[in-house]
Amino acid sequence: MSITIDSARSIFPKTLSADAVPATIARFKQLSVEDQLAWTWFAYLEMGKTITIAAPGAASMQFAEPTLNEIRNMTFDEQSQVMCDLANQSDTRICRTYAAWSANIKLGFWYQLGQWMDQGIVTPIPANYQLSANAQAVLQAVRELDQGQQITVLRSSVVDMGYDINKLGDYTRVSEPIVAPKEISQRSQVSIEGVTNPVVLSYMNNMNANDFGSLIQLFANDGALQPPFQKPIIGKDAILRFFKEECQNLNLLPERGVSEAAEEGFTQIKVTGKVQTPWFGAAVGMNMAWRFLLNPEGKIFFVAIDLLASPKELLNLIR
Ligand code: 45D
Repeated sequence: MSITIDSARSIFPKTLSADAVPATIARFKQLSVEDQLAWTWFAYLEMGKTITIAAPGAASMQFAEPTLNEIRNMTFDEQSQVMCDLANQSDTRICRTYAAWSANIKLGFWYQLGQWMDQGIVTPIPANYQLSANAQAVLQAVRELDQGQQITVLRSSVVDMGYDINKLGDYTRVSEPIVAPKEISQRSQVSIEGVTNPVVLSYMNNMNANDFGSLIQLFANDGALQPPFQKPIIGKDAILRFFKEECQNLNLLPERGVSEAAEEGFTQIKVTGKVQTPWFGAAVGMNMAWRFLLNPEGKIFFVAIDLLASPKELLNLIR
């Protein structure tokens, strides 16, 4: 049997990913849009008690600014309508603009709206808003997740808003400006208990350095990368674009792993550890696994990144 991207997806099948995340998102999507907006507000307030979101830099906010100012100048009723349209994925001009933004621009946009809602500049969710029983149950479900899982649910509620990108036709993707790779002297030199493979170590160090040019060279031409709860992104061009759009200033903190020979001269390597996002810094360490499949030339044929079900999974290196 020959190795394909599809077969590669099931290497290290004993890895337990955080299924509660897609399950919670699915329940959230069943709520009415009013409930969805209020739910997000309450979830965000609760999260804010223990962790603070870092304000995005001006350079990444510039693309959302015209739309934000437009909303700022609307009446409260019009503002509510825009927020409902976004949650509804309606076909409006603002929903189309939003759809073309990268995930971080979407998050920055909502970060600003959240600040303005707090200050009463944008219509707030009434403090006495009564969540439906279902919405309350979903709020309880998210309370029971670990912080890394909570911020993943919150992120996906934002990313899935706006007009459907697949119906947009011709459009220009709008993403943050690219930061320069870190100076060599500033770079991490990770060490991973049980793994000395130089490609895996370079993957971590290049990602941490925002050196996506060197990072992409570690991949096979037909290689693939599978982000948590997503389908694989296939081919170097698509992966490089993903790195530039979604991977700036991540902090990968791999801890341990296992490496072994696979079929057809391939090598499979599983690594577990923490990942920090620039939105929360060291305050939230997400429990993650990387499942690599290297081809006989030592290039990355496949890597899956999983958000783990529990910290216990950090020690699960069973094949
Ligand atoms: O609707 O090795 C209000 C890859 C009200 C790459 C609001 C990776 C109403 C390869 C509250 C204002 C990327 C896969 C909304 C590794 C309303 C690789 C606002 C992994 C919406 C390791 C809400 C990276 C707001 C990972 C402002 C796993 C919500 C990165 C803000 C994970 C939520 C990053 C924020 C995560 C969430 C970031 C800022 C999970 C950020 C989450």
